[in-house]
Amino acid sequence: MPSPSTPRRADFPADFIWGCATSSYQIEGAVTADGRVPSIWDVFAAQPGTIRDGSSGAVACDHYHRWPEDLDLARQLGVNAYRFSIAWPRVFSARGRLNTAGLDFYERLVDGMLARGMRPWATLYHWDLPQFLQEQGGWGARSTATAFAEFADAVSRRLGDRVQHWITHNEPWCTVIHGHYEGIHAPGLRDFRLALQVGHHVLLSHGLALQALRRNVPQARVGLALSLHPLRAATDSAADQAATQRHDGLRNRWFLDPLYGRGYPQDIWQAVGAAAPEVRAGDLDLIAAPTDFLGVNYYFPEVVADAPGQGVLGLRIVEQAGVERTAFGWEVSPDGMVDLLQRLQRDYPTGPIYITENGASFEDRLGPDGRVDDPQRQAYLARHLAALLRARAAGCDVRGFFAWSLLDNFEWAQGYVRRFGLAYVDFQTQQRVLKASGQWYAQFLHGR
Ligand code: IFM
Repeated sequence: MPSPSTPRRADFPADFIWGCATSSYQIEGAVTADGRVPSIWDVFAAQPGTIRDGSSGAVACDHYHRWPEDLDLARQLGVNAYRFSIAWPRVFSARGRLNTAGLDFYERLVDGMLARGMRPWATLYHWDLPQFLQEQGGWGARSTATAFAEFADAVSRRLGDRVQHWITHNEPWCTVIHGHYEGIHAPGLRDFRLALQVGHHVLLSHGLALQALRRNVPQARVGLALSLHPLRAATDSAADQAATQRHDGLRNRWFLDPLYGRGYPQDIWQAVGAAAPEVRAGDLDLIAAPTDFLGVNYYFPEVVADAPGQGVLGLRIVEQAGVERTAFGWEVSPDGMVDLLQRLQRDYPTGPIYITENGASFEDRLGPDGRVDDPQRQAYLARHLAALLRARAAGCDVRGFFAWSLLDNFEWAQGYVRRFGLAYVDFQTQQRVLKASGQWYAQFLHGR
């Protein structure tokens, strides 16, 4: 008997987008197939100590070869959309050198989605920069932004007749902070000044790619997917409140403000001093060109305290005791998603919002009966969908939800230790098993 708070598909509008999401490097494997060249993640993962279990995405879920089975699995869920990403190092083997075999793969994949009744939602950058571009300065070089526009142009010329929904970048914050300041993601650099310049080039590349997509795909719906966090202060002291404001400035507003025409937030611009990025005339207009939707990747809230001298903004994240957490240690807070959506609705002209990622890692085990029982993930999903209904009832224009992820996969610096899939993957045999949460999502989507 469903509890009164268990959401039903019928509670959402009939045209709501229901999906699941993946990304190229996390699932494809086949890193040398058909002319693919190395990405920064191949190079980073090869360095000792970078990945928790010493692994890489070299094989991952072998999705490059097993994609028909994986799309069948997605169809079994009953999703009407499938979010995937396109590996830039499959499509260009050097600056200006197109690899048509790489594009052929994505054409087969997109046709496979359409044949199964799923709308393709293509992400252009989910962190696998070609290594040849890193060697020319990576995202720290302005030329990478123009190279990205060439990539967007080539992909959209080939797939634009079939792909309407485009996400330029996935979670620029991670590229900027994890990749270039904390050094825990590829390319593993630790330079705050560089990180902010990277952030500017990533946003600029979004604006340039948007132009290419508009030119090539008149019916395109274009947005980007930001990882955003609701924040609260550890105490109501003025110092903790101000620290929360600063954290919001870099975590959320640093990306949202320029995208919605406000330029970089001045409080943070002042606070970072000489680390502020070089911004050329016209850049901010390009970045603020109208988009068609905002993708929100929602995982967890954060609690912030003032900590003079700590980090670049003099603050720290406080681990709250006694809160429910995923295996990753992330606080579970469906209400946080409602707060975040209401804040976006209030503060920014985002247009329609899609939850482009939401999900959780737990310690999944394949049982002797061949089942994977993951009641926590099932509850997580149900509670976040119920929260979406509350956000909609409060006036938030949320039009879709993509579960992260279809498959257990290469979880970046955590390797294969963290499982987020609706389907369990046995990485020895490549067997896929729909978890109980996946079966629940399928029942939900099939309206039972
Ligand atoms: O696996 C990642 C994904 O690539 C980006 N968003 C967060 C997920 C879970 O960490």
